[in-house]
Amino acid sequence: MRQKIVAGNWKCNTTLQEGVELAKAVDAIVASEGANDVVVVLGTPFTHITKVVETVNTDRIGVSAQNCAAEAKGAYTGEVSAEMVKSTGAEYVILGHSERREYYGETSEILNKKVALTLENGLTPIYCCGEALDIREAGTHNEYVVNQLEETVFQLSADDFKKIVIAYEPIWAIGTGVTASSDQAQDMHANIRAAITAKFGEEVAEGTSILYGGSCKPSNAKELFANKDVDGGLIGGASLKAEDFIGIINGF
Ligand code: 3PY
Repeated sequence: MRQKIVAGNWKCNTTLQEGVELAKAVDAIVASEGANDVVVVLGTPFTHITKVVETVNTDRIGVSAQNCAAEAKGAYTGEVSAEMVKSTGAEYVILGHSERREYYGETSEILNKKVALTLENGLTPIYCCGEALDIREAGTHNEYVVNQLEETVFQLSADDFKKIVIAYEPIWAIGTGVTASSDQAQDMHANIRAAITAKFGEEVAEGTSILYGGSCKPSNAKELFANKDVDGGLIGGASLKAEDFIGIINGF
């Protein structure tokens, strides 16, 4: 049975104090209202992880980093390794977000190293894929996204692939206020699931959670999550307000 997951991606937002308050607010609402069988994850800046892990009840809320180093340890000033992330009590790492690919030059080769280190340290990668607007307009988005997976997470063994979560984030819907329509999201998620079936078989494909990301908000979450291949969301801006984030969780 695949999991329903709603993961916040706070990006480079919130001070430590603001982040702790936000985590506290989300935790309090989840404690009182429940989360409809949804696995709730908070993707915080590195500096906040330890405090957020201490703040929330980690039986009901998972904590995620938004990146990790491509090397295990050593002379890499400013880097944070997967092992360090693990030692904080975090359980997830968001990898391959389009902002990291675009602004920090993350290639498939770099991402393969990060995915491997994340898995070696017992963390769950939330692996992002997605196409830019010109690719969508050219009509080659399905092949493009499958190729992103083939160059990276499709290189894993089936046993390792089973441990990851996929997030489809069309770049044209990130931070633009434009959301993929429910049909566009379902079509791409079905395309990804078909590619997983072809590569690893139906059982693995049926067990893989595929999240939608890109301007997902309380007003469109229900329609997006109603699709049979959309298993939740990776939420940017709307994860920075507890009520909006909970509103999205309630989309299930
Ligand atoms: C967004 O919703 O804008 C995101 O980038 C989520 O990762």
